[in-house]
Amino acid sequence: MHVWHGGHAGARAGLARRRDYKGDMEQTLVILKPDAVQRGLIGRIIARFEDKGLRIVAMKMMTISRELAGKHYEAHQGKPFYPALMDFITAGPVVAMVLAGPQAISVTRALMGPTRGWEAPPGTIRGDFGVSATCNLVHGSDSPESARREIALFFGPEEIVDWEPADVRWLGL
Ligand code: RTP
Ligand code: MG
Repeated sequence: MHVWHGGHAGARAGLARRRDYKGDMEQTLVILKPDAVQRGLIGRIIARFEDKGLRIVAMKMMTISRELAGKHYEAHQGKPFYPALMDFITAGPVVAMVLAGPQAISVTRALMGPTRGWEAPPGTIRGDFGVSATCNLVHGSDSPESARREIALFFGPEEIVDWEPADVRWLGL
């Protein structure tokens, strides 16, 4: 039986770094919404993204102004839920972050689950932590174009940190 161990031979042994995905790393904007902060769920939600292997490359706590909220959710202007959405997203502090990884946009959306908590399946963030359509805990960009636009709304280029996790080989990165 081959036993994995350290020592003089073990130091260089092991898995070679070999990417198994096509295309570039994606970046996506994630917001832990005011309900997630107020309910003390910041750590548990971030843990889901970290556990999956997504990399946090920017993060800050902030309160979203009505002006920024309007830009961020401009596609929803005029919809029936828009006024409630504006009140909700500006009602208290949020945690904004940029996550990076292969297919990070769709991976993040899958971890979040569908918009309405009562429809979101168990195992997703929205499925496990809420039953509301408005207070649904987390935002994630829905396309590469949205991600680029939204990241630029929340972060300057100097706030995005280029770093590499120590276990890249074991993440297939
Ligand atoms: P998000 O943009 O926040 O990641 O959410 P999403 O893509 O899943 O949903 P979207 O259709 O973009 O809606 C944006 C946010 O508006 C609130 N909403 N309320 N009461 C309602 O029927 C309703 N529908 C949407 C939610 O906070 C939703 O995340
Ligand atoms: Mg959306």
